[in-house]
Amino acid sequence: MATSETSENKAKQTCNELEIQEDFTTDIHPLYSRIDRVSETHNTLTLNSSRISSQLAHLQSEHSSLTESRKTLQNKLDEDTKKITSLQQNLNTMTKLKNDLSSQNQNLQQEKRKLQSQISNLEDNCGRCLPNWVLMNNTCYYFAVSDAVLRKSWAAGRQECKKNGADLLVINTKEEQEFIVDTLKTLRYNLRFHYTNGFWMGLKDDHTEGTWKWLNGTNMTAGYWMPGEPNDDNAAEDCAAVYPAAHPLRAWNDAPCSYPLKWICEKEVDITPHNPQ
Ligand code: MAN
Ligand code: CA
Repeated sequence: MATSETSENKAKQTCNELEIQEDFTTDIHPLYSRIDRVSETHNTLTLNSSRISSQLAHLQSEHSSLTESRKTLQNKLDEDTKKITSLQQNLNTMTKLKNDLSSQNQNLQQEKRKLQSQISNLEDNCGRCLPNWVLMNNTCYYFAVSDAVLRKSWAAGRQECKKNGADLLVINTKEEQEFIVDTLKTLRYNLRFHYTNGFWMGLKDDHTEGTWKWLNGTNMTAGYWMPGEPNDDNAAEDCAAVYPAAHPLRAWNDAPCSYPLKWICEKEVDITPHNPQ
């Protein structure tokens, strides 16, 4: 029993010793462990710091290279903007030049047309008649054939002739009658007969019905009426018109003086052409 007690005590003692030992270790071990952890953390931080430093260096280098690129691009942009402005100015100048040339061209075209008409007038009648007038036996004639010329009453047509120092047509001979109708046809006024396609002449019977008088006061002797004319339709036709009729000697009709028709003017040549000897 005593042995067993002794060994029990020994065991207790060992146990206490162990406890003491254990107490010792529990005091020292955490310190080491913390030192380890701190060191480990320090390592990690050092590693991170060097990584961050290298990243920072990389980013700084990228940043400066991008700044450089930006500068270059900005310069390029400035240059291009300058070029665009200068090109825009050139374009404006060119556009203005083009418009000027085009308007000059129009003026020249108009001048050319005028000169051409003067040339053809000189070739046709040595300048003795106005442009677009036709010369025949020392007389200039105007045929209002153009579509741009509106039909007018006998009196208004006569006014147009007077504006050019002329008067309505007076036909004195058979040849003149043929010339007038042939010219009307040549001027492509060869329309089918309709009283609206007539041309006023200086011939009326408004003073005495049935007595036709020319503007120069002479009585009409030879008349070149269409068959059935003059008929004084509705007792209202006192003015005579000539038509581009198939038969040149059957080409007149009497119509109301107020009706709108075309007209023919006539004017003696008043300029003696200069004949160099
Ligand atoms: C017909 C005929 C002509 C007359 C015209 C205009 O064409 O009767 O004689 O002049 O109409 O009224
Ligand atoms: Ca008639």
